[in-house]
Amino acid sequence: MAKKTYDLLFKLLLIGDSGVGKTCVLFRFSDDAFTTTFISTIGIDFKIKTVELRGKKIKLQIWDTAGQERFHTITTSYYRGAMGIMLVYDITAEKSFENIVKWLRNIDEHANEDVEKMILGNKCDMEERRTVSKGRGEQIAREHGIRFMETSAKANINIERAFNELAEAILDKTSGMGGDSHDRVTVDRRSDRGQGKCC
Ligand SMILES: Nc1nc2c(ncn2[C@@H]2O[C@H](COP(=O)(O)OP(=O)(O)OP(=O)(O)O)[C@@H](O)[C@H]2O)c(=O)[nH]1
Ligand SMILES: [Mg+2]
Repeated sequence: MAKKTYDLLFKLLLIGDSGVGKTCVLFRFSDDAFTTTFISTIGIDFKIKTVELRGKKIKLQIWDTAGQERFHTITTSYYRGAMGIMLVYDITAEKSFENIVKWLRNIDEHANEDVEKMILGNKCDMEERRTVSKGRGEQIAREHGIRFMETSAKANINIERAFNELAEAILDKTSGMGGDSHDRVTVDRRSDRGQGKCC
């Protein structure tokens, strides 16, 4: 039998308005690359990256959802299996920040109650076009008891840190339960048939 190359499998999800940079954030994390061409995600996609945290090899299966409203039904069907969700807005697009409450409502409606969340204010390299202050991002995160970070996929700011922190929060939770979270995630066979490009 093939030897398993990881200790735990965590399933993460990226959500947020179209154009905020979800795919770029993921691409920076998985491939350490960035492109300025905007190719809006159709439906859903995923990438895999294995990280090592506290001596454990953790395979991150990261689902990248389309922000466009027309994909709402398909994307929300992926919330249930997620152990961690990143809510992304664009610090230069006020509306994408206002919509964070809408994305939080989607999580309440469709995700597991104990899902770990993190808000990302992306595109922080574009200081001259900023319309959402860091303080406002911190405040909404505080109000909802969620972690927060400003990121830039372009300048590679806080990308790795964000994924590692979210994974660590899940690790804390799962090791607290004394169990192996692996079983819970692999039950979702749909994941194995995903149309992800990179694994
Ligand atoms: N300056 C800057 N531009 C970025 C950054 N991240 C993404 N972009 C640009 O923003 C545009 C949209 O990025 P995507 O990652 O495709 O956006 P998305 O959130 O995946 O959009 P949907 O797939 O439609 O939901 C692209 O033109 C990117 O080059 C960033 O950190 N800084
Ligand atoms: Mg995308």
